[in-house]
Amino acid sequence: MSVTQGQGRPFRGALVGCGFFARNHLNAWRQIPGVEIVALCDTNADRLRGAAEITPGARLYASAAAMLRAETLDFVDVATTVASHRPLVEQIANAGLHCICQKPFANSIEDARAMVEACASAGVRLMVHENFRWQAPIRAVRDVIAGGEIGRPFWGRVSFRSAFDVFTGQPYLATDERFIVQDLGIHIIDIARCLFGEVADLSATTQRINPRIRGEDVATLLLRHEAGTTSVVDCSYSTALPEELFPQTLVEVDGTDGTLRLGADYRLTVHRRGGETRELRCDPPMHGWSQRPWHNIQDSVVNIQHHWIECLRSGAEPETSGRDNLKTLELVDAAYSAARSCATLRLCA
Ligand code: NAD
Ligand code: 89V
Repeated sequence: MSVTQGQGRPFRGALVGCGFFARNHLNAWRQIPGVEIVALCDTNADRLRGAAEITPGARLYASAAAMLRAETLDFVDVATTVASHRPLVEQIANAGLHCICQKPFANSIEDARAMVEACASAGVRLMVHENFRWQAPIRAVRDVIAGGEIGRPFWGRVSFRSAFDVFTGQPYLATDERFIVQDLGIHIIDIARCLFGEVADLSATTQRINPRIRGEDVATLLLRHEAGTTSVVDCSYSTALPEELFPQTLVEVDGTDGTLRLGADYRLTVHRRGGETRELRCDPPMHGWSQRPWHNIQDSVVNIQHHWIECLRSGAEPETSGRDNLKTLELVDAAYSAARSCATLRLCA
C-alpha cells in the first residue's frame, strides 16, 4: 500500500469475529477519523446480527474466504479466539491485506512466527491488538520513566489482582488448559516489557485456586531485564479484595532518583528522592459507549486502533507489531515452562 492511500478516502476495513470483545473494536472504529468498517464476518449468525447493529450498512458474511473474495479492503481486524488466528491471518496476508490480530496472537510460537513470515512475504503490515500498554495510566507511567524524573528504574512491580467474574462473558477462560498467563498475564508481561525493556531471564510459579476452572488462575513471575531492572509481574483472578479493582493494573517503580506508584483508581504518585511528591490523576476518558468498569480497556482499544491508522498513513511499524509480539509470546511460554520445571534452592533440611 502506498503511504498516501487512505488520505483521499477512508481506509476500508473488515472485522472477523463478532463476539464478546468485538463490540469494543467496532465502537472504537466508529469514532476514529479516516476509517470505515465496510464488512463483518462471523460463523455465528446471531453474533453477526449483533455486530451489524453497531456498524449499520456493513455487508455481512459467514465465511472470511467469501468476504475476502467479494470485498475491496485495505485491512482486516481479527477478533476471534486464538485457535482461528493462524488460518485467518494467513488468508488475509495471501489476499494482500494489512492485518490486526487479537491477543493471544497464537497458541504456539511456531504459529506466531509463521504468521509474521506470511505477512512479511506478502509485504503487508501486521499488528497484534495488545491494548493494555495503550491504557492512559500505563502511558502516564511510561512518560514519567522516559522523562527521567525518577532516574534509572532498578526495580518494578506490575500487578493485576482481582476476583471479578470473567467467566460469564468469556466462558472459554474457564475451560481452556491455559488461563491466566495466556489470557491476562500476557498483557501484564507486555506492560513490563514496555516499561523496563526486554527480558534476559525469568522464573515463575502458577497456582489454580478456583476449583471450578481448568487452568491456572494465579501467576507470579520474577523478570530480570536486559537493562538491569528486576521486575515482579503478578496476576490473580482469585483475590477477593475489600474494593474490587478490575480491570486496573497497579504499578510500582523504584528508580535511582525517586519512585512512582500507580495505585487504585488511577492515582499516580511520583516522588523525587529528598524532594517533592506530586499526585497525578490518570482517569481514562469515558466514551459515549463506555461501560464501567471496562472503560479503561475500552479507551485503550480506541488508542491502539488510532495508532494503527496512523501507522497505515505514515508507513511506520506498529508498536505491537507481530514481530514485537513474538517477544511477549516467548515470555508467556517461558513462564509456563519455568512454572512446570521450577528449579528451586531448598533451604530447609
Ligand atoms: P468470543 O468467543 O466471544 O467471540 C469470538 C467470535 O469469533 C465468535 O462469535 C465466533 O463465532 C467467531 N469466530 C470464530 N472463528 C471464526 C472464523 N474462522 N470465522 C468467523 N468467525 C469466527 O471471544 P471474545 O471473548 O470476543 O474474544 C476474542 C479475542 O479477544 C480472544 O482472543 C480474547 O483473548 C481477546 N480479548 C481481548 C481483550 C482485551 O482487552 N485485549 C478482552 C477480551 C477478549
Ligand atoms: O483483556 C483480556 O484479555 C480479558 C480480561 C481482561 C478479562 O482478562 O480476557
